[in-house]
Amino acid sequence: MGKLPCAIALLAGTASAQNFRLWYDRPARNWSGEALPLGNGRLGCMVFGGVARERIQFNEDSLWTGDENPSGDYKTMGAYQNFGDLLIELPAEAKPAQEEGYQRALSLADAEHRVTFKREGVTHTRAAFASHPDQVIVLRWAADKAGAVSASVKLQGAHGETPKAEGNELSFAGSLKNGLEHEARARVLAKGGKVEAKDTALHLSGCDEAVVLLAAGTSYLPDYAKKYHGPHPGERLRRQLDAAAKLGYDELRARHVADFQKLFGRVAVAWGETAPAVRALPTDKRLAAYRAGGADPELEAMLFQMGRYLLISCSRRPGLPANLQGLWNDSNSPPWSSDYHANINVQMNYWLAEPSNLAECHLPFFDLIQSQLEPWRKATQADREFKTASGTTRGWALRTSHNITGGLGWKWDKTANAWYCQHLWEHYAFGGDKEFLKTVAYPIMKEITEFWEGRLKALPDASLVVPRAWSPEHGPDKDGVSYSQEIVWDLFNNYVEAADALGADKPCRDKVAAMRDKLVTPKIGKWGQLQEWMVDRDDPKDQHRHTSHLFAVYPGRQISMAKTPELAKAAAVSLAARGEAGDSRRSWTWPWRCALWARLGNAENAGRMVRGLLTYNTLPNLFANHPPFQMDGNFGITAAICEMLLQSQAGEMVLLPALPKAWHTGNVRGLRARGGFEADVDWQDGKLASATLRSKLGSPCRVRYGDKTADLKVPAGGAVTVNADLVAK
Ligand code: FUC
Repeated sequence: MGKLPCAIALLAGTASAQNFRLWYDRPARNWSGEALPLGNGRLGCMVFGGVARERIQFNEDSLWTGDENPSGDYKTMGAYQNFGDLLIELPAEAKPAQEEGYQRALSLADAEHRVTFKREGVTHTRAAFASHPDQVIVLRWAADKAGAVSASVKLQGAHGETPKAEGNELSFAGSLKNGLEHEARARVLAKGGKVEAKDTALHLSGCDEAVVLLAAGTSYLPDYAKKYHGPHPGERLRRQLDAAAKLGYDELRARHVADFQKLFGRVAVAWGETAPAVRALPTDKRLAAYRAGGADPELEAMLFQMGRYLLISCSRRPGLPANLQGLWNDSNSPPWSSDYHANINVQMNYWLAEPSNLAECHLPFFDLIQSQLEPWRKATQADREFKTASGTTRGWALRTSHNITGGLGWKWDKTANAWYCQHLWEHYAFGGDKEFLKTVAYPIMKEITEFWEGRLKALPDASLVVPRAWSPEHGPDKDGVSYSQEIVWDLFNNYVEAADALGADKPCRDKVAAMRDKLVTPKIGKWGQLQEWMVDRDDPKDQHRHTSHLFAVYPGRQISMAKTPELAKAAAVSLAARGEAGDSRRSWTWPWRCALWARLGNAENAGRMVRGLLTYNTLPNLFANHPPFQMDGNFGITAAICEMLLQSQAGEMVLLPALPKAWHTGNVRGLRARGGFEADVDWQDGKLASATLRSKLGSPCRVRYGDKTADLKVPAGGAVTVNADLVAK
């Protein structure tokens, strides 16, 4: 009870009151676990925070090797590339001095990295951010004494490019074997002192302050007709630097912070207070204390917000979607090519976009899908595997991996096309954008519905089955893999709802509805489990990390406690058998299991998954660690926590469906629910205190809390606040 006023004070009703900060008392010693990420959706960097030598490793999301890759061989698909480093080095004679009061911090709400230290009596501050409105990375080095900023600044490419220094600019340019051209250009704006270009560096001496603007880009164009090649980026970068220089640091920063907060500030969460002594620890030590079993609800809330921070930083227009590493990559042959993995990973990257109120961050994923349709169709047509009985092939399929230039790699993951369609549908289901549904989502959903229509096989009892399907766990299976049946059911079900929403294609809609109803349904096996195959031969000892056959529970909606309680019970048996995190305890396994337990109403197990991810698979910079570092775990846990607090997949908003005991008192602001709703929920001692529901569309508003339900009237643009009995206040 005593805790409530503090929890409320912490939130003060506004998200901006929750200024989560990751901070450390020493520079980063390695890239993936300690450096800190900044990004504007397209251009990003990892900041080390060194004093004598600051390294800012940067990326631009379209720097990829590889091409259309007709062979489908993963080895030739290409990989996402490192772009280069911006290096700031103190003059050699300055190096031995010791600094005091060192701190580096990443503010999640401002998306700003800040290094402060004192050296020879002078306090230095280096602040950095990646601006979305102005498309440059900005670094400002200031000191509290005039003339105290002296250093050399260098720009270094990751592909052997020749660096240049001229006037107050540094640059390098090059091209990759696939013809992609790239360039990076930095401009230094100094106050006082002087800036000299010598060899490949800019030398700053006796400056009062220096601002470095960094622009980088490639000739990539998301257009197959132009072979994905557009103009050389050089001119664009110059324009970006000119415009940014004209604005000046203060204006750039104000524009950046306003832009970032517009997205980040929509959601706030709190489910308890951390002891002040723990809160005061640097983030790495705080994580270590948590790992040792300590309580730190604010660290858990920070992990939740980290997922949102990262998605805003790596997935915004104009730009490509989040890949396996978001957009942060320091290697030219990164793990799994830092690619788009279609058997769970890219989907998990986007599970949070709609519920955690970042719908516009979902759009780059759809843009990429649209820009790849033609080569994906071509690759699908070219494979005999996809010929139907009539000899034709409709639609497209995906292999497990893909790049950004039409290239696919690894085995066909046949139902991944339908899983991608789920994202198109969810964007509409949450936000109600009919134009998007009509022009973007529906045509693609229809095409993939036709693809599956041509491939289903009728069984002797007239039911339909997705044949020779393939599961991430165990590969191909002639009898039918439950995962594939469930994904195609989801596609057909979403297609029917999409056609209804648009009032379109009635005959086709009815045909698909009939197919959906004839699809083989999930089955319960001999040990009470939800069968992984159509034939009952699941191994109860199989603790595979994937939980593919539970797709129907989450992210699908074919199985639920309310509508199919027996199947839901069987799903819980399967999930428990798969083990806490699966055989290999990979970072992304915790979030999927967390969301599944939340949908199955098991709050304590869901809470354990949050704890598991932070304990076993989180690096000091809060990056999820597969290992190696892989970003789906970060995105996934945010989505899964949304499922613990608010669900809406079954035509009603369920408040606090899986609240663990440890989160006894708290509140959440701004989570989204399907049907165009936003919810603020307060709870105390494990019980709902009040909920405010805002409606964007005025759609029917059915709310559930435990066994109670209420049908509320909320007009478009209106809001209603209810108490624990769901009675309007
Ligand atoms: C899937 C997972 C692996 C890994 C890889 C990138 O295939 O099974 O664990 O995350 O993608």
